[in-house]
Amino acid sequence: MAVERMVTEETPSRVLVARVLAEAGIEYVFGISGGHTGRIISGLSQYQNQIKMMTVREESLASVMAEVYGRLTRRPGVLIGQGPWVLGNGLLGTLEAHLSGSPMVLLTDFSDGPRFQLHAPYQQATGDYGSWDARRAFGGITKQVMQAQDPVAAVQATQLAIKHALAGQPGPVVILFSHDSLAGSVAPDSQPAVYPTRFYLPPEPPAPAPEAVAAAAKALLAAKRPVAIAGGGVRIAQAYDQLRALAETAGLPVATTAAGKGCFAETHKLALGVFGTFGTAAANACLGEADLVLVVGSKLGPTDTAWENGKLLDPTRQVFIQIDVEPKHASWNFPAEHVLLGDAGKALAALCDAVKADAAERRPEAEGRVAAYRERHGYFNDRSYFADDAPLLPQRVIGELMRTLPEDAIVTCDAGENRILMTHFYQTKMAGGFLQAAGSGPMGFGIPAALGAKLVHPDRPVVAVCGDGGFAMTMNGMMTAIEHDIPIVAVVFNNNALGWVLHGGGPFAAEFKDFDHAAIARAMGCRGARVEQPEALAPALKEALASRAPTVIDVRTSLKTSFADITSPLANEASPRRR
Ligand SMILES: Cc1ncc(C[n+]2csc(CCOP(=O)(O)OP(=O)(O)O)c2C)c(N)n1
Ligand SMILES: [Mg+2]
Repeated sequence: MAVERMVTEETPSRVLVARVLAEAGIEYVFGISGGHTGRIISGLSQYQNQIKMMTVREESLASVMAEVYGRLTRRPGVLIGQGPWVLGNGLLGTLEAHLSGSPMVLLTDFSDGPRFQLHAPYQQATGDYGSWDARRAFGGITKQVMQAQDPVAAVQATQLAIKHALAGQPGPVVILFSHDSLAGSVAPDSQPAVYPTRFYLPPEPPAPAPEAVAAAAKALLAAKRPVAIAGGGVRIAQAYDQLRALAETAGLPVATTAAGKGCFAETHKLALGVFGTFGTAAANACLGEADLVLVVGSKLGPTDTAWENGKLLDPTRQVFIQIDVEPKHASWNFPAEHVLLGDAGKALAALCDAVKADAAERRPEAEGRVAAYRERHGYFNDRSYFADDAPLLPQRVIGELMRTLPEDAIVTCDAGENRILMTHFYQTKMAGGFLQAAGSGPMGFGIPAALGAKLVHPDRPVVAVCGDGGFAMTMNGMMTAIEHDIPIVAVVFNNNALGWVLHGGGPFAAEFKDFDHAAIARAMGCRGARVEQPEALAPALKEALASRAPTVIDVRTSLKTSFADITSPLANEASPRRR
């Protein structure tokens, strides 16, 4: 049957933009109305049974909620708002999506004054004299900038932005709508015509070439000490099960990057935890002695790989197999002898099929290898998890989180020393339970990330772990939690300081006054508890989870542990800053 047209009666473009989102299966739009985007929001009001408009208190929160929605669902997270504020405030999530490959669509505007474009109306972003230039500004932080100058283009741009956000390496795509594009309508006989959105949704990424899979499987079976590295791409592809199946079948110890933490349960007998700069000693030792490295969905950035220290990763003595959806990412920082291009889930499943007949004894051997490294170097068994200092040692807070949170809990991280310590010390129990902004590391990420994750997984407990600095940046997210009934728990490492800065360069310009964040939360209508003694934390966490109400637990923490304490000597040795 021939393709039908999208429009059967003259329809306002603002309604059609909303219809495109509904046709693409998008469930949420995050943001704040402004400029011409109010018209799209009025269009969305007609689709309330399919799409929920999540109004937030500041665009940065919406951007992070959209980014996290994108990274967890394989559908673009949608951020809406006025050009200047989506650019500036919305940078938090947009930049993370750009650097980490999460699909996102930004619906924003030129804030133009039609017919007055050359006279520089207030806020205008067309790039004309006296205006600011949205195309150039967004160009540096997105995968693609689209502009819509008329109603037909408004519809087409929305369809194509969804497609471009998902095609190949996912990322953020921005649409700049002009006034006229949203103020008019599209007729059934429009020229160019518009067609239903299903034709613009990209097909699933392909499976890798069978010959490449066969050659990689042969190399894998020939290896004596292979190790897998899982990056954030495993999460974007939602390939947790396929990763576990291959690891168990082929006998692969699994280390992750910081972005990949949470893609493989660190309680699994084949898990090594995070490797590299802030990784576990067990992961670094095992990886350093590997004869083959299977890299899945990772760019292997130097900040992850202890600055490419050859004692950890070295293609002159290790065979690299690299799985990536983006050809530019394979053989980027390290040359790979085997490249499997395509969807991570399909590639892992194909490799699994190819090795399974000949892999009989490999799993017990690999588990034994992991156990030996854990025995020699320790593995999530530091005595500091039980330290009874008051204020609390950060490791004690992390220990209580590990002991108290249920297996299916999702933890989101903020920035700062607390994130680095969580990366190193927190042991994940189930794939899909840990999220951090490893691409850009913005303060203020934890709370909106938790809000986004809770919308995707309403049945799982979601806990944001923040520093006092990061919490203050997006604490208005707790107002959103109340307004939209999103029961997240925020745990604040309250050390009255920018701990990361203080341990890097001393206390000057790094100290804060003491605030009672629990009291601030109570004033917003949340539950709030202040914890000063270590034994009070577990009961406070349990009550928070049982209450199913937005809660802030403000924990007084010490500055006794520094990121330097857990930085791998391999990273210090190879760091360009030391040379
Ligand atoms: C938005 C933003 N501003 C500044 C930074 C630089 N920065 C990284 S960590 C950090 C300190 C964070 O302090 P806090 O949130 O209290 O966490 P702590 O290090 O004390 O655990 C700063 C200023 C950043 N990553 N993001
Ligand atoms: Mg702090």
